[in-house]
Amino acid sequence: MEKKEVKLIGSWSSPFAVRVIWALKLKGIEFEFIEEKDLMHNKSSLLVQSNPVYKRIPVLIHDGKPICESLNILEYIDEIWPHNRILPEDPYEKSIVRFWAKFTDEKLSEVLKNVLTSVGEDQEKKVKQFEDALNILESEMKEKKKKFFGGEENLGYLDLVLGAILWLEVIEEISYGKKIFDPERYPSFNRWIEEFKDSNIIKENLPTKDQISPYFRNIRKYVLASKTHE
Ligand SMILES: N[C@@H](CCC(=O)N[C@@H](CS)C(=O)NCC(=O)O)C(=O)O
Repeated sequence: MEKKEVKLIGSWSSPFAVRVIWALKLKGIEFEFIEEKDLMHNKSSLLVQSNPVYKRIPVLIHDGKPICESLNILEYIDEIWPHNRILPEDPYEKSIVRFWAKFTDEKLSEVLKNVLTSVGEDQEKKVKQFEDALNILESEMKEKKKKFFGGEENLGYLDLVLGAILWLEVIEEISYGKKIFDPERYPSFNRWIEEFKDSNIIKENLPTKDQISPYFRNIRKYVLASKTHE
């Protein structure tokens, strides 16, 4: 296939953007990373033009054409560069990982944002919702036959999506002040986290706390301030 230009608008603070970086790295695709510097107050015109509906990162730009929404981008990447497959080829297996990826984003990644931007009783409710999702995912982790959802050695689509859990530590620290994820309560999930963090592509492309914290601190400050003015 003729080589086409690949660009990614993203930020190291975003689990949705970093999962796309991981997928491109797993496939060995060269790309230009365009850091979105001020998502809160000053979105770039490239982002707004490329994702006019949601104006959110990540956006993959392939040969000038924008592709939005991280799960959609992961599927696109797997179709365009079919080596080192991240999605199963079997339609049933594929539907199962898509199901769990949607569950993860709706019940884990989005709820994590709600924990970040709430306080008191309201926050406790969000934490409880998050724990409910963790319990369900713990059962899935227990049932999994291989080390990763992609296979014994390979990371797959669902592994990359579940990687959002790595952002929890910063969120616990910034907004909750205590641990939500107790490794003893979720032993299978915890084993997966350790192995996932230890796999080469993830280890080499993991944002530091300093890359994540300022953005999340800002979101918390901004959302809490706007709630007190409601
Ligand atoms: N469902 C989206 C979520 C992306 C998302 O929430 N991106 C955040 C950064 S973590 C963003 O761009 N926020 C800016 C905004 O919502 O205005 C995806 O999977 O791509």
